Amino acid sequence: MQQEKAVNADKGVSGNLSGGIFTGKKALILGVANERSLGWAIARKLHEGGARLAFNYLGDALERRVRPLAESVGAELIHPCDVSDDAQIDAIFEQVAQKWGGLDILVHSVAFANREDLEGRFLNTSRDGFRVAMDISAYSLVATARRAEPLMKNGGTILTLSYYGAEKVVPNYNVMGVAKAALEASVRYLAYDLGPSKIRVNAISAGPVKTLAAAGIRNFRTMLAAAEEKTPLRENISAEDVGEMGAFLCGPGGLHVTGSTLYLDSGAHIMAV
Ligand code: 0WE
Repeated sequence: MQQEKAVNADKGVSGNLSGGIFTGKKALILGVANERSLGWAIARKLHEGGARLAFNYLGDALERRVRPLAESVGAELIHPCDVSDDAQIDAIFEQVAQKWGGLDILVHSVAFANREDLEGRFLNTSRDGFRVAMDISAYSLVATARRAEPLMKNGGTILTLSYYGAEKVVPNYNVMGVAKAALEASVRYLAYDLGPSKIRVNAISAGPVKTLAAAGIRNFRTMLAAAEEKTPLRENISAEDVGEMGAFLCGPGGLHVTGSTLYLDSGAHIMAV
C-alpha cells in the first residue's frame, strides 16, 4: 500500500493527492466479482481520482476474490450484500451511514439470470427465471438508489451498466435483454425522481468484455471477433475503457447528464448488420 502510494504519486494519480477530481468523495461499488469485473475497473479509476471506497461481495467464494482487491485500494468498508435481500441492502447502507455519514457515488454493476435462461428460446423463460433476472438485474438499482438518496445530502451520482440486448435482439441474451430494458427505463424514472435531490442517474451500455459474467456464454468468443471485425472502430472495448467512462460520468464531465444510457461499444449500435 505504501509502495503503491509512492508509485502513484510519481504518476500524479495517487488516491491521496489533494488534486484528484474525486478527493474525499465516498463511493459504494456493488457487484465486483474479480479483477476483470467492470465495477472493479470503475473503482480503480475513482481511487486514482482520490475517492474513498466501499464494496459488497456475495458469499464466501467471492469474498476471497473481492477482499484482496478492495484492500489494495484502501477500501474502508467490505460488507456482504445479496441485492435480492432487502435486509442485506438495509444492512450495507446502515454500515455506510455509520462509517461515513454520507455517500457521493453509487456504482451498480450487478446482473444475474439463471444459466439455462441464457440459451435456447426466450419463449421458454419460466416465471421464476424471469423474476430472478428482473429482481437482481433491474429492481436492485431501484432498491439501492432509494437507500442512497438520504445519504447523498450534497447530491450525488448513480451509475449502472447495461447492454445493447436491452434494445435489439441479441441471440441467447434472452431474459437479460428484458431485464436490461427495465434497467434502462429505471434509470430514466430514477433520474426524474432524484433530480430535485441533485442526484444524477446514468447507465453505460458497454460492448462485450470477457468478464466472469461472460464466462461460459456460448459463442462469446465469436461475438468478440465479430465486434473486432464489424464495428466502426474495428476493436473491442476493455474494462479500462469502462473505468474511464464511468469516472467521467461520475465526475465533473457528467455534470447535468442524467437519465442517459451512453454507448461504449466502438460504434456497434449504429450498424444495421
Ligand atoms: O449482461 C451480461 C451477462 C450477464 C449475466 C451472465 C451470466 C453468466 C452466468 C447474467 N447472468 C448470468 N448467469 C450465469 O449463470 N453481458 C452483457 C454479457 C453477455 O452475456 C450474454 C451475452 C453477452 C454479451 C449472454 C448471451 C448472449 C450474449
